[in-house]
Amino acid sequence: MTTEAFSFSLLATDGMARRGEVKTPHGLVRTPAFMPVGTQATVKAMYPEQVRELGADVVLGNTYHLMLRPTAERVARLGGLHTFMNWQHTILTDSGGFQVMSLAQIRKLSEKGVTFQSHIDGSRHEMTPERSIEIQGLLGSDIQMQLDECLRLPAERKEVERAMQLSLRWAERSRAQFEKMGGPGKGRGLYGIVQGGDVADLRVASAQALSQMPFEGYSIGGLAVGEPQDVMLRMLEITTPVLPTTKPRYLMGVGTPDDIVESVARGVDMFDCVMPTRAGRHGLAYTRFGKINLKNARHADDPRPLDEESSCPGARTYSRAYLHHLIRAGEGLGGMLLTWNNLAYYQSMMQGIRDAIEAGRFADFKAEVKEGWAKGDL
Ligand code: PRF
Repeated sequence: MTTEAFSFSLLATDGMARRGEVKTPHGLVRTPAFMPVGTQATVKAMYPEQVRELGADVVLGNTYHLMLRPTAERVARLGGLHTFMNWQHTILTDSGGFQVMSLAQIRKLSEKGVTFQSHIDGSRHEMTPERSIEIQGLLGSDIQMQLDECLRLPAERKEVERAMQLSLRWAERSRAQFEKMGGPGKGRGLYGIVQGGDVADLRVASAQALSQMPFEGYSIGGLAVGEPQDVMLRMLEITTPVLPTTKPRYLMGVGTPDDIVESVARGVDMFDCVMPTRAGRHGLAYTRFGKINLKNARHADDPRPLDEESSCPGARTYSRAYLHHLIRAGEGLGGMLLTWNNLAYYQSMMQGIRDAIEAGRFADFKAEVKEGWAKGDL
């Protein structure tokens, strides 16, 4: 049996905003897409069935966490990540470099890769571009990321240039390993990652160099790492025109609803962010009417649901008073219901974005999202 090749189709555009479809071995991903974060083979506080029901076509997993626990080899023995976590739709995995830099205890970076000590038990590990792709292959993810080096901002130009050039050399090595492992024949995709910090000419150089390499898609990394939103948007504006129009673009680790609509307006197709899930576990609800902090005493006697018109039972059924009580009492169900609500809000916003692009009214929809997001009781 031959596997169909990974592909991206552009279905409609509205200004720079794009409506498309990514085809992977585990189905279609409607873009613009939001990918709930499932770092440890779980979207925290959600059943996979619920995640799917909300309209997610793809979830994200993390090489760094899964290589340490339960290990990629064990996941492979158990039939791969899709089977292990009971998610038979598309999975994208990050390469691990970003998480090593933010989570591991002792790190040493060289041309070869990065050595580090696990944040779990202090054990020593080496991550190279080749090993990262090997792990992602063992996990069996449909969309894989090259190993890169992401700097926090602000950073010196010299340092930004060094990390960007290193990431380009790692892009070559990642691609070679992906092909050696038969990734393209399995219908999987490997994305190169644009780096270059907040330095315009370095970003453009990175995007140009990667565009010359045969990737199935392009990620934009090194943003939302401490710079103001207008700097991030300016970097997107100069980056997306350099990337091939025939390939999907993924802005890594972004972001708020405001960030997402502004990035779609600049030609981005895919997003992931811990915000809706993490904020939910901390008592924060995102709604059409703005952000609601359920910890606030003002909700203690409020019988209204978060949004009576929502299709999500978490948003429609339970009173704000009950949610307030659960969060105050530290009950797990509070985080579960708010996560459900928040992911429903995000996925319904993404559906709204896709519909608006098809109808040629994305600018109006963007204004609506921004207005709602600016409101709230925080
Ligand atoms: N590189 C990788 N993963 C990432 C990032 C990056 O630059 C970011 C930056 N926002 C989030 N996740 N590999």
